Amino acid sequence: MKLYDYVLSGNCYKIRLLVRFLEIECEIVAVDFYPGREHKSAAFLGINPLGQIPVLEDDGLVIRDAQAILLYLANKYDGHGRWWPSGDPRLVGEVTMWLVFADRITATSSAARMHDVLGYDLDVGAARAGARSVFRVLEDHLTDREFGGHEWIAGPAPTIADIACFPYTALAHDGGIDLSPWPAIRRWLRRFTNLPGFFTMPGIDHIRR
Ligand SMILES: N[C@@H](CCC(=O)N[C@@H](CS)C(=O)NCC(=O)O)C(=O)O
Repeated sequence: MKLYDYVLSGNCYKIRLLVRFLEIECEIVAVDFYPGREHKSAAFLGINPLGQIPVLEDDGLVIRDAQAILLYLANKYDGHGRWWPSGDPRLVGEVTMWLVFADRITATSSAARMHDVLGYDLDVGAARAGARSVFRVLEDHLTDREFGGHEWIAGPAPTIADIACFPYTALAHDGGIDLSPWPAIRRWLRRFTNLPGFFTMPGIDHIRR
């Protein structure tokens, strides 16, 4: 199994996290995302015509999109159904809803970070405003969950929904977004960093301090 990866990509980090949590083997293929723009090369477009990472190759299967890869890996390798509780229709619906939501965090918080860190030419004000409205929704949800005695996005234990929402929430400050108005989010981020097997990536060490 091979992951096309970039060390500063939060989307790739989601996959590396699940690989570690599931204790499976995966070869990491480094893509020169910046400054090389290898993800836009003819060779890479042959692997993912969308010109994006992450991409996973397993047994001749090629899958793009972090959330799709999380679902694939959890379905194939999570024998206990811990990270993807597939036997419970209600939880399946909830986890899937937050997997889709994770892409909104990418579209807003990650976009602001791409502007600030890699110099992408985009409307950073709109990206930050979008991120703040997305984090408001996450904050309200996590607050409600805490009132109900729950620590994670869906169900009694962390799932791939938590993995999918974690990186670009934790990296928000790299895009100039302050997380101090969102205490339930900050508590959830800290809980996530305490999961067995958790490891960090550049830009998120501040959460543990
Ligand atoms: N929906 C995709 C988004 C992937 C994505 O935005 N990847 C970034 C790197 S973290 C990328 O390749 N950006 C280049 C581009 O979109 O042109 C996913 O969740 O994997």
